[in-house]
Amino acid sequence: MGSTSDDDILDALILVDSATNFGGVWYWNRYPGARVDSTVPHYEFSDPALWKDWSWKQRFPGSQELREYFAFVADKWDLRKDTEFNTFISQAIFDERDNLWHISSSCGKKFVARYFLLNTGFSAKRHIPNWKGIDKFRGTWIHPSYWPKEEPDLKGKKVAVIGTGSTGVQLAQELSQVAGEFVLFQRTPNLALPMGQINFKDGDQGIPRKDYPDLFNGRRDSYGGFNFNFTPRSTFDDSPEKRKETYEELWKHGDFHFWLASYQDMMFTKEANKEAYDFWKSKVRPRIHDPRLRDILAPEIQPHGFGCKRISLENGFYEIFNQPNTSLVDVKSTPIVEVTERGIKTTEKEWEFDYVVCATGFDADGTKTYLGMAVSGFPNMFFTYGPQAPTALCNGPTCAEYQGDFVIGVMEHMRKTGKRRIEAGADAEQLWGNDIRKFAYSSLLPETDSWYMGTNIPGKVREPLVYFGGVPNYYKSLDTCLKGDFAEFQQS
Ligand code: NA7
Repeated sequence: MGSTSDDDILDALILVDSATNFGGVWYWNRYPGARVDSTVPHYEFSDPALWKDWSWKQRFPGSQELREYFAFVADKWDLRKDTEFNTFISQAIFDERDNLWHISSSCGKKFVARYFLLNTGFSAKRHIPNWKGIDKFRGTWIHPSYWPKEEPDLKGKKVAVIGTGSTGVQLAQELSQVAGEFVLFQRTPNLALPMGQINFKDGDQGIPRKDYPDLFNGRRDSYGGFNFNFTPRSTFDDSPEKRKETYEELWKHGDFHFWLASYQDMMFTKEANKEAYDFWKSKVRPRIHDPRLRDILAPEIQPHGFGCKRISLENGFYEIFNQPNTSLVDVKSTPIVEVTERGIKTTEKEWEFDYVVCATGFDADGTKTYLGMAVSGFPNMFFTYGPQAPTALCNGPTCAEYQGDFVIGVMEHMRKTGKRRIEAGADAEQLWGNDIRKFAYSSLLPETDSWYMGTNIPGKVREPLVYFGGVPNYYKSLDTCLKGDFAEFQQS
């Protein structure tokens, strides 16, 4: 973005962020326990100028360390001088006469740009259910992505967390250790996997740095963008003994191995999926002492497709329910009726709280896109890590690299050909939508309610919001389009 002379526009970059520093999702998510659940160095940029000089403290870094990393990236890449913080974009209009975006912020700043790049992710819009009485609550009501700057003192307090997605699980692990009374409100069990956290010592990163280039290149051959893939056998190809051995092996690895390195049919046939669930249940149920809570958190009967909702990585999550200060409310059997001055009223009773943390997620918008990066009717506009991209599989830095290379390819192509307007074709969009549906509906994913299907938001159309074709297919689609001079886009 910049002045309207063409060379200036093509050469100038302005980054705009409503935050006051770098970090993106980690700038906002500062709640206790906030942590990435992709391993490093997979969750990292592949530029050697960065990784040669950066060492993580943990295999799954917490949000403070992640903010430090992105600040380090910004300094290495000298981005601060090009960044306008504290700037919330409120309007963007594409002018067909000059093929430029005219962009304004709510504080009155104006920018003119040839390309308008939205890096706002898929979960910027917070979801708080429309419960009656929230405004009457006399305690403190918090959405975790707006964690108060002044750390609340929860010691000895009555604290609730609503929601058991990745955020709710992380919060519950932490807050149950400090609160006087802690209550988790669960609607659907999170079939969480043991994280396998490691504290790195003396610069050791678990993987020698000389192997990093191979590791980074290998991400595009892995369904989830890691250094592992589904086991190339089906569940019942193996004897029960061999299957147990395989599951044990996956379990021992920690991170997402039990999900994304499991048998290749796990996400496609109910029998295979149930087999994985049964193993999961056999590991988790013994950790919960109270039989009633055991049946709510890890039911005998499989509650939904294993891996069809976002699996969380846990560190002692199930053990918190053995603590005397911790309770669990199953809101499926005793739904929340309203929020009162004192707390939360379910069909069973009124619970009193000093703090309620509403970890009820985000509204990941549905839309029509081409490649999960462009929309017809919005020329010269591209977005990263948004709907219809492999966001549920591929972590942020990895996806951003592939999509970033694509956007740079677009700009280079436009500069080379002297064109000034590029817009996703409606036909290409239609075909991409077909791909999104084809991949989702060939799996078990659509049978489960989740944000992947938009069904976490009441009244929303049930449609797959994520590209489930895996990173290799996605990378191939970007590369084919790039090498084909973006023929699927209208250009002038
Ligand atoms: P999620 O994964 O959307 O989780 C939201 C949680 O809130 C989930 O357990 C929901 O239950 C629960 N929820 C939502 N509405 C209600 C109501 N009305 N009553 C009770 N419980 C409710 O959001 P997160 O913030 O945890 O994670 C978002 C993404 O961030 C995650 O996927 C990662 O990519 C990182 P449900 O399961 O819908 O029954």
